[in-house]
Amino acid sequence: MPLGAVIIENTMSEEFNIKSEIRSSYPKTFKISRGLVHKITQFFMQSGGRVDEVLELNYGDKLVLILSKKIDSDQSNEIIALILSPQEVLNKNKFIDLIKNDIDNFYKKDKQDRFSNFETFARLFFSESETKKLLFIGFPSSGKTSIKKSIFDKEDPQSLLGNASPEPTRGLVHFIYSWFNATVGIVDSSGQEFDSYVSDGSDEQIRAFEGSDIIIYVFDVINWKQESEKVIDNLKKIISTKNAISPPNSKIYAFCHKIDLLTDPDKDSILKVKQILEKDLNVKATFSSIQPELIHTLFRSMELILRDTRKRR
Ligand SMILES: Nc1nc2c(ncn2[C@@H]2O[C@H](COP(=O)(O)OP(=O)(O)OP(=O)(O)O)[C@@H](O)[C@H]2O)c(=O)[nH]1
Ligand SMILES: [Mg+2]
Repeated sequence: MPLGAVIIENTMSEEFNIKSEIRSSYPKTFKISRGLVHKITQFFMQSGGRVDEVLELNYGDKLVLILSKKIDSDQSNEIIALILSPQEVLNKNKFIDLIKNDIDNFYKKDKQDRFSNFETFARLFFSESETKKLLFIGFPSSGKTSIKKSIFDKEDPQSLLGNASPEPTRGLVHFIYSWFNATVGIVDSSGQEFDSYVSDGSDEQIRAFEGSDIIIYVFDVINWKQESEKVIDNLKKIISTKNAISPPNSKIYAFCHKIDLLTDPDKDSILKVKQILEKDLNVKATFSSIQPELIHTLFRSMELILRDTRKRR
C-alpha cells in the first residue's frame, strides 16, 4: 500500500513567490512534511512544468509519483503526489497505470469538487492492494483476542479457555498475517475502550476504522441475555462509523460468541439475535465458540468472511 496521497495547489503571488498548499490528503492520518511538499513543487518546476506525465522523484528510499494536469489558470497549478514506501517501489508501474487511467475522470470535476472528492480518487491506489485490514471490536471480555489467537496464531483453544486465557487488551493492537493468499492486517481492540472508537472525530476512531475492509463485531451470549439493547446500540454506532470512515466496500459481521455457555431456556431468545441483526440492520450474524467441540462454528464464520471478501475483490 502507498504511504499516502496528496493534492497540492501552487499559487503565484504578485512578487512571483510560489505558495504551496495541501488541499487534501489520504489517508486522513497521513502527514506530509513541508520539506517534501517544497521538494515536490521544486521538482515539478525544474522539469519545466511538464503536465499530463507521471514524474518520478526519489526521496530517501521512497518514491514519489507526481502528476500535474493542465488547468485553465495562469496563477496556479495543481500537483497530485503519491508517496510509495520502499516495498511498493517495485510496483510503481501498477500505480503509474492507475494514475493515468483515472486522472481524466477526476479532472472532469471542478476545482472545489476535486479538493473535496480527492479521497475517493486516492482510495483507488489503496484498494487495489491485496492487503486487507480486519478489525475486531466489541464488548469487553467477549472473546475478540481469543478468536484472533485461535484462528491466526493457531493457539490451542482449550488453553485459551484455561490457563492461557488472554489478558484484557489495551488500546489498538496491530498484527500482520498471511491468510490463505492474502495479507491481513489485524487490529485487535480493547472492549473497555469501545466508546472511544465510535466517538465522532476522535483519533482513535480514525485509527480503528480507516482502511478497515472487514469489521468483526463480537458480543457474547451473556451480553445478549443481559443487555440486548446495548448489543444493538453498539452495532448501530459501528455501522455509522464504518459508513463515515471505512472504505465503501467494507463489511461488518457480527459474532454472537461463547455459544457453549448457552443453556436450554436461552436458546429461543438467542436465535432472535440473528433475525434482528440481519433483517433490521442488514449485518450478517453468526454464532461461534472456541470450545473444542464447537470450534467448527468459528471456522465456518471465518470461512464465510473469506469467501465474501474474495467475491468483493
Ligand atoms: N466459555 C467461553 N469462553 C470464552 C470463549 N472465547 C473466549 N472465552 C473466554 O473469555 C474471556 C475473555 O476473552 P478475551 O479473548 O480476552 O476477550 P476480549 O474480547 O479480547 O476482551 P478485551 O480485550 O478486554 O476487550 C477469556 O477468559 C476467554 O478464555 C468461548 O468461546 N467460550
Ligand atoms: Mg482482547
